[in-house]
Amino acid sequence: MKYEQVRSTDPAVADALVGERERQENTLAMIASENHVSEAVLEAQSSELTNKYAEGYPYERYYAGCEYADEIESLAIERAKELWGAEHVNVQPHSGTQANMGVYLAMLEPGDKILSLELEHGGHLSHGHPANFTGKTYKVEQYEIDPETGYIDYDDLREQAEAFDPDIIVSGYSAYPREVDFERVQEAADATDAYHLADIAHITGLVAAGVHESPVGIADFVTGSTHKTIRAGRGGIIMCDEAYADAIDAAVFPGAQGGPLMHNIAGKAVGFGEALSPDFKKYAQQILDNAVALGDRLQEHGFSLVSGGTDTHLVLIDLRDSHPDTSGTVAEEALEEVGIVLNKNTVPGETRSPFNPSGIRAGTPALTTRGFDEAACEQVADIIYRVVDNPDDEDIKAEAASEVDELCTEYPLYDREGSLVDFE
Ligand code: DSN
Repeated sequence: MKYEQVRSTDPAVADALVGERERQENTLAMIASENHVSEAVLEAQSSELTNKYAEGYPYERYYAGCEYADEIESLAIERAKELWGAEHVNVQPHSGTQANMGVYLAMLEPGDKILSLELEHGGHLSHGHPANFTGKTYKVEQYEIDPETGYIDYDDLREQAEAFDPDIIVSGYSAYPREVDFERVQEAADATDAYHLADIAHITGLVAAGVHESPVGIADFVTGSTHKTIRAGRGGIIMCDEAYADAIDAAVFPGAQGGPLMHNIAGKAVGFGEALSPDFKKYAQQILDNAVALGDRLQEHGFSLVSGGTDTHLVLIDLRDSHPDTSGTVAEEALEEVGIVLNKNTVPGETRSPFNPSGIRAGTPALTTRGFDEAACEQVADIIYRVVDNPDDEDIKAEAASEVDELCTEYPLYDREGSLVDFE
């Protein structure tokens, strides 16, 4: 039985850990940034490396006893280089935001200018939001999604860049369902002599598998998180050319962080190793096929999708056309009641507020890990439709909840012994 040690000393925490395990098993994780890592990644991440301080980088540490930390961090770096084809990789950022911080610290001075996508339009807090350190430290201007098409207008982006003259342009998003044209963003960066940071947090796995264009070799810096579509240990990563290696490494440590989270780096190494297998390409393609099937079926039910569909792992539903009186919050809560866990989300041209926005975002990485195919995702779309269409109807929600239960049983997370099922 899992968590027996914790239970013997701390039943309250053990109860919550078991509760979380059961919650993940018995609900459908459709938050686009979430996934289920393998048993091997979980084991590595909970290893004794949590005890180890290893300030510095492999074979150049400030503490003794780092021989295994060196080996593991080197494996994570080498595997990442092979997965994404980068010249230099830093696997120490504690998160995607810390990875972005590393790039800004390395290349910008306070007061320098960032051009990035508006959060409400699918950007990220760490791209310059006023409540984030980026918004407080740098001068930020933001571009928007074309409200008519739902796509980035790269001509507008370039015009805006020429007028603003940024020091860095950020591409890569957290709620943009379409393939990013990194070359076009790079053209804007070249035209204004700005750096280009491509934050591929959401699509690291899709890029590694070659089912989404890669910014490596185009953008100056590529950052990401390592626990989303790539399904490795939790944290962040920075990739760049060798020319920037020293500046980036110094910005991460000692610039922004102290000791690296070596247990998470072990989880990164194991997850990257898994992603190098040919099966991972099939998994990544299935994520996309599932998202398209989910989106198509939602549209058949009358939902409006931002941009009219998806090329990635997520769909962004704008409820205003089909359900003008139902906010994203109401939809999120009704869906959670039946076991579908996704998030309310702002949509381009938002007319409500970030706390009670007009959209919901749904992703397929975690469902695909459980083995969902297109037909199962269409069934999920049918359930979403019935619940969002009738958020207060207890009979419909009860029926939906039992359908979700059946799906969870048909696509289990754990085998009879309680181990996670093998992922392809
Ligand atoms: N919170 C993540 C997301 O859901 O997109 C990004 O950091």
